[in-house]
Amino acid sequence: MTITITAFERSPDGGRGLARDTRVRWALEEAGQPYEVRLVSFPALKQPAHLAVNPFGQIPTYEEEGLALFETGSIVLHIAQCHKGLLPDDADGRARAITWMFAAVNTVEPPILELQNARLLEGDKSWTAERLPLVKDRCRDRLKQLSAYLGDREWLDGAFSAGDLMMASVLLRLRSSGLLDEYANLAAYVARGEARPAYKRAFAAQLAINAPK
Ligand code: GTB
Repeated sequence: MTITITAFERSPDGGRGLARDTRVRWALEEAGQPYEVRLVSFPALKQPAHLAVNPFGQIPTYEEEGLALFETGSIVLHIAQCHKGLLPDDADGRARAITWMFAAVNTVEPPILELQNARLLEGDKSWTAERLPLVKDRCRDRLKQLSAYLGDREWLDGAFSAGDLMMASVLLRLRSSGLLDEYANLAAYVARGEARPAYKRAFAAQLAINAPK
């Protein structure tokens, strides 16, 4: 059984691990599953061959035998359900870990995306300077709540899980804004995620594609 994922042929971040294939690679590394990568150009994302796998024309996708998936939350959950290492064995613990996965993509990631769009896509608009503080405060609202919950816990709910993988992946995109460092326990939490050998392998693999040749 060969697992094939897609990633940018050339990631706009130059391989700093910000594109979403990194979280899928991380999950596969945590699960000890080898995988192949099909690199896709931006124009090819919108061509029928790729749209057949992801109707929204985005990376990453996941293919394995007859199964084709898109959406990182779904892909990571699938990996976690099929292999050991990313979800607790008990049903309640699994449900809580999955809850944290949803919280990451549904509750914490949206204001972070809004900030990213405001900075990268709307940075040249006349109203951005006025809007940016509002968008940053929306991020802070979520970070404050998450920071209060996390307290001095190592991970969100007991041992490291797919919930932490998704949450750390979402949070690390905030680093360049400086907001993550306003919450010392969240910055340390993300650093713990990045220190995991599986994350390091995932990061190195995507960097190798994007490093200047
Ligand atoms: N909800 C989907 C998921 O979780 O899988 C979102 C997938 C998604 O946004 N994919 C982006 C994509 O394919 C790449 S990750 N975009 C191309 C398009 O829509 O045409 C987003 C991303 C891209 C680049 C950087 N960067 O360079 O810093 C960071 C994040």
